[in-house]
Amino acid sequence: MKLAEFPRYPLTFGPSPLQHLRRLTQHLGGAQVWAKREDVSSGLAYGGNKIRKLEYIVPDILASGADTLVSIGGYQSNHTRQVAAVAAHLGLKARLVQEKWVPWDDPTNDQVGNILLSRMMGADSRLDDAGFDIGVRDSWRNALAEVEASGGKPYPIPAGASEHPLGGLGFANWAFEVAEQEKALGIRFDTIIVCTVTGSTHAGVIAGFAALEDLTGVRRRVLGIDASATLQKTTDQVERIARNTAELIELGRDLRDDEIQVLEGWAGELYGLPVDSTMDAMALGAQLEAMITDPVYEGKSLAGLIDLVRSGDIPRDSNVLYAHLGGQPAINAYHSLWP
Ligand code: 5PA
Repeated sequence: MKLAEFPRYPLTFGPSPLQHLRRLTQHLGGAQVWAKREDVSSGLAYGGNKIRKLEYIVPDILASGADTLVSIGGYQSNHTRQVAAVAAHLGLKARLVQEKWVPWDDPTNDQVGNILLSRMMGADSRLDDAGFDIGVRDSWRNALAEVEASGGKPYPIPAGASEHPLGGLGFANWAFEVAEQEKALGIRFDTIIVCTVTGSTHAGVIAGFAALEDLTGVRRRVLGIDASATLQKTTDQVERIARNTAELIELGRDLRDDEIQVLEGWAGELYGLPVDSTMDAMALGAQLEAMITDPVYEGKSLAGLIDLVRSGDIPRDSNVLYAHLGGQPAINAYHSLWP
């Protein structure tokens, strides 16, 4: 099926806004820097990248007759908060497994921010001691079995909605949305920067721009910035999901190696913990643009963008597009970073 033929259940206000980051551009003294803002594109509990993925999954949820969405993430998972939001919006229940993905011992870590919002929206959010892993977990399988045992009908949504067969479609469509916005603005983005962890955001963007390249002949650099600190796992997952998504939308060719690039260097040692470059990037975004990013994901990909622009790896005559994928509610759990 072509991408436009897949059913999509609208959960956003429309195309996410594009913003020219003028002061950041001037400060860096290189390429023109723009952002596409998934963090302000939905009214569902502050939005974020999972909302766009879920637009393509909701038709399947509704067709399945399920009454409970079952998903998994860290204590401060943005993904599980967005699953809780979509459940509330659809009048369904949500059962969330929140694992201790980050060794961050702030006493509010399992109480404020994302987890607070999920609980407010009525989700059954339960903590689990397991550490970070983007793969399929027993705790999630157990939660599915529990819902069934208690007479419910669960609908499984894996971590980040990434391993879901339709998980890459939302961001494949993002690429087409960018192309429409470019026409309206009379600009072309030659470089795209996107944070990557469970992989389907980046993978979808890859598949979408590959399809556009075949239609228009325009080649772009799509750069995933790893924030998992488990580079090989994330790279494998991005590759697999990009190829699956490409096949699903009938790309009709294999992806080239240069289309799948996951860059390391900004994740630090551990998922979820900021390093100096993250802190500097968050400060620059906030102080030059009032663009708020978080220490887990977007601060890391912004750090990647900043270094690549400063070093000239992204040349001065480029227009670079930063995918802002949301994530701000987590900053409450990181308040001690700004004493
Ligand atoms: C997340 C993911 P992918 O998981 O699709 O690679 O997206 C990375 C990403 N930015 C980027 C933000 C703000 C994100 O929330 N978050 C996960 C979560 O549980 O919240 C799936 C890990």
